[in-house]
Amino acid sequence: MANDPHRPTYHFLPPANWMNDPNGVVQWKGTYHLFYQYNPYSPLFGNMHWGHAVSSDLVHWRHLPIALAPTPGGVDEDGCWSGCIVNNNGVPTIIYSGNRNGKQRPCIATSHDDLLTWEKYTGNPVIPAPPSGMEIVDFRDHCVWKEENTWYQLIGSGIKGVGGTALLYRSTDLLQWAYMHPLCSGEKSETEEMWECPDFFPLGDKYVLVVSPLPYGRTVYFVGTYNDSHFTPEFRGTLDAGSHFYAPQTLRDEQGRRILWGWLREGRSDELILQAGWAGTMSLPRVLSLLPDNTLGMVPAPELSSLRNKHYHNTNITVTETPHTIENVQGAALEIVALLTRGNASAFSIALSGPHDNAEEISICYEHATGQLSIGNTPSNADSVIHYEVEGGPVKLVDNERLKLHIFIDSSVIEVFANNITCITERIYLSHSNHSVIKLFTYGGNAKILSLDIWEIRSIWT
Ligand code: DQQ
Repeated sequence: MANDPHRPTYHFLPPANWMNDPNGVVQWKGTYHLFYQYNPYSPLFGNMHWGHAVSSDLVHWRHLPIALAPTPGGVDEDGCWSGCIVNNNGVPTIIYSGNRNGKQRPCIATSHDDLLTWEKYTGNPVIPAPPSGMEIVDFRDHCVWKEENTWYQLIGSGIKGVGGTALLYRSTDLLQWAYMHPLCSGEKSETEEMWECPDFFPLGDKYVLVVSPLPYGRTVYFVGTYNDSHFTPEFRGTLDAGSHFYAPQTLRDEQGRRILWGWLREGRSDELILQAGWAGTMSLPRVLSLLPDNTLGMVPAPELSSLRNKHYHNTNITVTETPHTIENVQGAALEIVALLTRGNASAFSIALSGPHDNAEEISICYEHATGQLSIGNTPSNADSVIHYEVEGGPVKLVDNERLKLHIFIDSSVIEVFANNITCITERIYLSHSNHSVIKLFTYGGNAKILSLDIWEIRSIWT
């Protein structure tokens, strides 16, 4: 796998096989813990376990033994599905969805060795059935927090024919739960009929609810006020405008930062996945903030700059329709920061391509009129450019406001942060992975690059 041109080297992923949702993310006694949905037997979905890794810097990870495995004959015999971790008076406690016969129910496990091994509560499931009186689509995934002496739990769900919802429960001991009401519900036509992986947290002077609508939509977030166990959404946005980002989870770290990881699913066939022997990777850790207009600010964790290796720096480049080419950049793992003003161009593009004889390229294009950022790739036959049109958070420039594109390329992963607001994540599988040529060009006019920094990025595993 080390020679696989599509396998990332600085995005977290397990040693092999299938990974999906981040689970139980927490900083415990200074150490960051990342658990994740994991199939130890195959690069395809199934046999869900909780994989486990730790980090002291959010960047370099050490794999630990599997934390949760299905118990034959138990309520989770068909999979330990997604969940979260809370600190219950010093006892790390997992709340997860035990899957059996296609039904998921909330289960509890506790650790007495600082999250290394886990014992399941003998009384699982702690909630035997979804609330009555509603035709529930599904019932899984957990976000748990404490207010004074009461625990609250959100469970992902959906009301048939109506829309996705996040159901609120309360408890005094994490074992006995009482249903309260939906914390938030959506319209099927806008945010689908089932909400997976709810995450609810304070940010600035508001609260944020993040959900992942099923069938596989794009992760959405609501910003609003939360009082007396009632949430009033004031704004809804798309958390990542790409088509491969899903089921994020956040932690509040000991510095008080809200840090998010999302699952970057594959964009290729099962047979190619079986050949590769692995599937799924985590996004980079993103630090969230609440912007004045109630949208989410997202920036890559600053710790990532410790991976920067060889550096190329350029300033004051006038970009025209004739490509300005930067050559001799080496490798599949790059970070690019471009700061530009639009000039009179209608659009601006950065294209990364391999050795000259290969027409394949990845292009990131900003179109001024619509404020849309798009990621596309030109297959080697170059007869059609597949552009992922993005919908999330158009990046509007006011007059000549600067556009900052912060681009991370890591083999088949591309994450683009624009103006610290919009983020697009895509998976693109070129036949090569050595992006040695970078072309900058415009459509319909000139633009000015005030500064362009390119770094070759080290692996997180060496
Ligand atoms: N993945 C988990 C579920 C969750 C889904 C199973 C979201 O708990 O709803 O691996 O990707």
